[in-house]
Amino acid sequence: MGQEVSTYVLPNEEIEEYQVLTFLSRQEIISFHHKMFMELANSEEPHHGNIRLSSRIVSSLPELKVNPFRDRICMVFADEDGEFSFDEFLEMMSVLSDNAPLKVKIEYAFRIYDFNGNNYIDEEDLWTVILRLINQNELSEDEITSLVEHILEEADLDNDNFLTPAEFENAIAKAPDFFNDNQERHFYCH
Ligand SMILES: [Ca+2]
Ligand SMILES: [Ca+2]
Repeated sequence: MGQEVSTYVLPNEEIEEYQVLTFLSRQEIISFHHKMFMELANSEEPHHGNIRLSSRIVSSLPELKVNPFRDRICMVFADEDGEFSFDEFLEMMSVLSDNAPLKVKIEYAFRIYDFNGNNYIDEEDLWTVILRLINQNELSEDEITSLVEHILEEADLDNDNFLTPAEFENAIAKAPDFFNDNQERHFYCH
């Protein structure tokens, strides 16, 4: 038995604030609040203020469930304890939405792909990203090595083997097959 949608409280001034802070419409904000965050929380509290969702619960959403980067997405958007307040949850939904500008999506993709956390996309990160995007045995080790080399050749403008955010942004424009097709499919939930 589902709770009545009307039992959840999202005051108008908060909705208006979220409209300023996110790329989401009024309807999307209300819907993400009532039908996702509050439903998942399954709490007696009508207001989201004290509610936190675990990364485990958030990654069970259909929007994230099949995404090979869902753990990284949660890591980037959740607080340091791996939990989501409604603000953090909504920020994630906003960046994942079609309305978020590409530049913003790329900024977050950079953080999601920076597995080793050194603020660069490097060879190690590219290997990890590729291994998550392909099916097992789809590419041989040699093929992955040459794909990584190819991406760096195209994108690493100062040849230091590390992609800065600017070089990474450039790479997405230059290598649409890898970054756009796969990324659209997996990261942006299409
Ligand atoms: Ca890195
Ligand atoms: Ca570089």
